[in-house]
Amino acid sequence: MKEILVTCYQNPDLDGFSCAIAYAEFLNKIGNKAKTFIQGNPTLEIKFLMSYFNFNFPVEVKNSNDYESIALTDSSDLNALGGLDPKKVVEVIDHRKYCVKELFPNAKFQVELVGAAATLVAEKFKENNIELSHQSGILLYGAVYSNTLNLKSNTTTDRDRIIAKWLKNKFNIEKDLIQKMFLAKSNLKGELLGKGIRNDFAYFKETNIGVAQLEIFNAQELIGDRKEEIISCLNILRKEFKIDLIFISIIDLKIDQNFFIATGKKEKEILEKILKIKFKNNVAIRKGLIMRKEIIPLLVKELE
Ligand SMILES: [Mn+2]
Repeated sequence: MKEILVTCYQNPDLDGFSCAIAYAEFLNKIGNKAKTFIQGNPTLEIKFLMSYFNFNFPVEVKNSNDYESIALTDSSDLNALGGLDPKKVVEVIDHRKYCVKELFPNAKFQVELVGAAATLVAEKFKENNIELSHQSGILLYGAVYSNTLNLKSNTTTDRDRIIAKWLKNKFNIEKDLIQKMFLAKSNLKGELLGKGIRNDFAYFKETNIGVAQLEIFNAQELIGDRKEEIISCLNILRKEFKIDLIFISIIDLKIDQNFFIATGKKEKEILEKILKIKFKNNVAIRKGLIMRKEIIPLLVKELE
């Protein structure tokens, strides 16, 4: 039987990571052979959950090119493959609006606009009555909360709320777990700041836009203390990728606001227009939560 490689994107966030692990488990439990393939560095949230519960990271895949079939979770992007052949992709599970199906000519698609791809994967266990392991359950639960900003983002649906509750009851998950996880990812001491920005940086080749994103408890303090470092980090990324438009969106999970930092005239003008914000000393504040995946379509439309 051909083994299926289940992967997301390089430097995965918790949503991609949990899906790649749990979906491989699902495929194995319904009679396939599947293996999780993780590329790059996991985020602080992942590291927190893995060490808090003493979970084991998936066994390293030595020759990913040996695999004939790939399942792609939480992604429908070519960049995600890190050199793997898009023709080998047999299945895509994603929750992004902009999914170009032509990129994966041999894949079947499940693209549904829920808050987290983890919701789609967890639902498969629930609906098919397949036993879910504790590790996958915890990771999917964390991913639903992380991807929906504590179930508060505009992208949150009832399906996310229902599956989060189902997971919570099933594994008797402690009340403070999500708080602890968010605190862990808010720790950007020293060089963790630069790493954190780089880890959750998205570059969109077609439009030549780069958007960094942080989701933390203490955005205001961080900007007060370390704005210049953040700006120099953006400048390095701008040079490295030769980017036209670059900015960072810092979400404050405590006060439910976005802080934007941008230095270029072009970035500021366009963000002010589409988000109805005002930059002062390279920083702008927007009340309410807005995620990168919501901002990108607005930006693309404005640039057309
Ligand atoms: Mn996701």
